[in-house]
Amino acid sequence: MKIAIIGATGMVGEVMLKVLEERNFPVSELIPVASSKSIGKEITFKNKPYKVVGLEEAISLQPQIAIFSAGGNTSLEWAPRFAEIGTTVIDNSSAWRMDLEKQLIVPEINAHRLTTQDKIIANPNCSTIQMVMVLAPLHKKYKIKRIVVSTYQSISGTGVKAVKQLENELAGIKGEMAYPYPIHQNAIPHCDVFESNGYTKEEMKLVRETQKILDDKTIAVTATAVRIPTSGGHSEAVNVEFENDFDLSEVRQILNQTDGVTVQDNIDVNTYPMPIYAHGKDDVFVGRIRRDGSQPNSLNLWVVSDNLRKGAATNTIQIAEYLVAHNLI
Ligand code: 2RA
Repeated sequence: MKIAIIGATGMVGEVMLKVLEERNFPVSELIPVASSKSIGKEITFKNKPYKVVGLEEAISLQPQIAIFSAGGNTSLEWAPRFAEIGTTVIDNSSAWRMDLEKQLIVPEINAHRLTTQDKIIANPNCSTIQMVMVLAPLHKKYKIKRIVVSTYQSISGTGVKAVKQLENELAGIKGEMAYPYPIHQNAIPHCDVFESNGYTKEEMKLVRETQKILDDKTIAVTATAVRIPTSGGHSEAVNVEFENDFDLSEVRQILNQTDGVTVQDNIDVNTYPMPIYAHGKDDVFVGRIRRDGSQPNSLNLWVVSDNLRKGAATNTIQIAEYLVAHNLI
C-alpha cells in the first residue's frame, strides 16, 4: 500500500508511524507529509530514512491511502483533492465527522458501514472513541436512554505546546501558554472552544458523535470535559441510564467479551484503570463498574485509554486495515 501520513511530524502523526510499524501494516511506499516548515526533515520508518514532503508533492505521488492528522482546515482543503484522484482519506480532524455523507468509524462498532464509495472517512474524537467502545455493546443489549459523562483529559490531547507548558511550570520557567491558566496542580474545565450553548466543542463532540456512531439520535448525552496535568491518556466517569434493567455480572461478561476492551475492576485489591498504565496500549480500560442506586437501570463506569493511540492513531490504522482486508481500496 502506498500510504501518505499528513501531519507526520506531529504528536499523533509520530504515533501513527509507530503503530504502522508495530502492526506491520502492508506499506509498500511511505509518504510522510508536513507543513512547509518541516519539508526536507528526515523521519525514520522501519529503520529506513524518509524525507518529509509537502502536500502538492504528496498528491502528485497518488497514494492509495492518506491518513490526515493536520487540523481541520488542511483536511477541509486537501481531503477532497486526494479523494478526487482516487485516494481513500482517513481524517483524524473534526472537519468531516458530522458531514451527513461521511462515515464516522470505530472499526469494532461500525466498520461494516464502509463501502468502496467512502473516499473520505472520519475518525471520531479521542474521548468519544473510548466511551463508545465500552457503551456500544451495552447499548446493543440494554438500549441506552441517557449518558452523563465527565472527562479528565490528558494535556497530550492539546499537543506539544501544552506538554511544554507543563514542563515549564514544573521547572519554574515562564513560557508560552497553551491554556488560559497554569495546568500544573490545576483542572481546567475548558477543552476546545465554547459554543453558544455554554458547552465546549469537546463536550458537544461527545454528544453528536456518540449519536452518529451508535446510529441513535434518541440517546441523550450531556458532557463536561476537563483538562488535567496527565500525559498518558484520557479518563472518563460515565453514568449511563438504560431503557432496560441489567445484571452487573452480565455487564462485566459483555465487556470482558468485547474486542479492544479490558476490564480492570477489583476494588478489594485496588484494581481500576489509570492513564499511567493505559499509556502506550491500544485497549480501552474499564473499571469501577457499579450500579447507580439513585435511579433505575443506571450504571457507573470509569473508562481510560491512551488518547494518542486508540483515541487517534490506532483507530485510523484499524480503519485502514479493515479497508484492505475487505478489498474496499
Ligand atoms: C483534546 N480530543 O483532547 C481533543 C483533541 N485531541 O484536546
